[in-house]
Amino acid sequence: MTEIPKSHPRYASLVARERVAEGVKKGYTSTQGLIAQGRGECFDYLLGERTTASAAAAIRAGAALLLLAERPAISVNGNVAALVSEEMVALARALNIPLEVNLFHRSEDRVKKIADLLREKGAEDVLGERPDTSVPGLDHARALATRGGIYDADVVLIPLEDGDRCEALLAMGKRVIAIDLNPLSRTAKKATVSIVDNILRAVPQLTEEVRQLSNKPLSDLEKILNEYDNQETLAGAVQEIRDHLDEQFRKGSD
Ligand code: PTJ
Repeated sequence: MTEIPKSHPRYASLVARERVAEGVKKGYTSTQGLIAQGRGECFDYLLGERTTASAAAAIRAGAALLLLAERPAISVNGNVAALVSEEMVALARALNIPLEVNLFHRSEDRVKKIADLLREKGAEDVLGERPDTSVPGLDHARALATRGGIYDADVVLIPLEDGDRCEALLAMGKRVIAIDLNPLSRTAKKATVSIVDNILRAVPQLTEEVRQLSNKPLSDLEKILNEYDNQETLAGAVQEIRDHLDEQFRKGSD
């Protein structure tokens, strides 16, 4: 990996790039994952590379939804593994649930490499290496699922995905939490809770919210969720982008 000096003004973004490139070199991230990261970077730049107020509200609602779920599940793909494998293990541990590897550009080699990486980071239970069923309505490898994991879950966290599986999971009656920097994506528009934030910032904050909210009565969690409106959150994200662009343009950009 190229050593990025901490003093570099684009440090976080360059480190993320290095991690995804490293994932491709080691064989757990797809080459297409590089393009997805570039798209994400662009939206993050437009957002001002910060967790906005609307994203913070979505993170809180997402944590409440995960805690209210009877059977929550977390999906991990090649980009997620490259960027936040340790953080995903911490989130799964805070919820006491397994992680499930699920890939669009699926190869058994990549699935195994990601599962091994998650175990190396401390995951006790990793699903996805032996899928035994599939999500109806999808004709690609992302349909593959595991009973006792995503297939039977009532709430599924799907970071960095296109819209197909989100819609198929919703059609199965599940509730879906997305992490996606693009507030206009199909996933963001369809999900029950859309966290428009960089996964690097969102996952540690989600874990922190899960820890904090886990001591609260169920009625408090239900209140958070009832007050949450995904459409309003996405409108908030778009407005935050507009405001940031206006501000940067007035200041003169770097
Ligand atoms: O590992 P695989 O085979 O399952 O493939 C994973 C990718 C990400 C390549 C695959 O799911 C894909 O092609 O996804 P898309 O359609 O490019 O969608 C990814 C979404 O995630 C886009 O809307 C990006 O803006 C967003 N995104 C990219 N990087 C980040 C991000 N969102 C949050 N944090 C990021 N770092």
